[in-house]
Amino acid sequence: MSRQHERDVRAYVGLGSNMSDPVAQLHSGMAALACLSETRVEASSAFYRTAPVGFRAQADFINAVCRLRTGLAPTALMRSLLEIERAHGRVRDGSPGGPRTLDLDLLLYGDQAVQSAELTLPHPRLHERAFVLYPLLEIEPELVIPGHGPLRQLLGNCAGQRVEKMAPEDRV
Ligand code: PH2
Ligand code: MG
Ligand code: MG
Repeated sequence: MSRQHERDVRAYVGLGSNMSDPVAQLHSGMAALACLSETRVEASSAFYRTAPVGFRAQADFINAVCRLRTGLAPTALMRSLLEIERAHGRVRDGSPGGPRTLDLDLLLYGDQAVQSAELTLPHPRLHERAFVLYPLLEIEPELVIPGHGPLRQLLGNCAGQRVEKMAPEDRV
């Protein structure tokens, strides 16, 4: 475990997979997060089986969310996430929203708002995606999303998006 510093920031990462044994991809993705420098995984949600949002002609996803405590700067964390994705066979072939082995989205970094070519915080679609909001609600029910308001109130934006919490015995 890395040493904890007072200044470390709480960051939230969304994990998603719908290819090549998605449950195993998420377990492995979480293990990789735990190995990041200057970073500790403070909390992990259950796994959720979710209907694809956006491009719908693809397999269901498995999604989860982790809360990190990190000393890495937002762009350094973001680059580390992309590296973990690549190590899990993620290929970016120019079809955004299509099937993927492992997607790691930086959802929130403290209460920072960032708008750069590389990174947008909070994640631009976080507030309208049940597959992110429900796992977040599980680990942080009182969370307020900067610019969007209390998490609980955002759930109304995504009625009709299928999200099923998986039993722990289905996570093996
Ligand atoms: N990710 C997407 C697009 N659609 N749908 C679900 N259910 N879960 C995802 O992780 C997901 C998605 C783009 O990253
Ligand atoms: Mg994504
Ligand atoms: Mg992504």
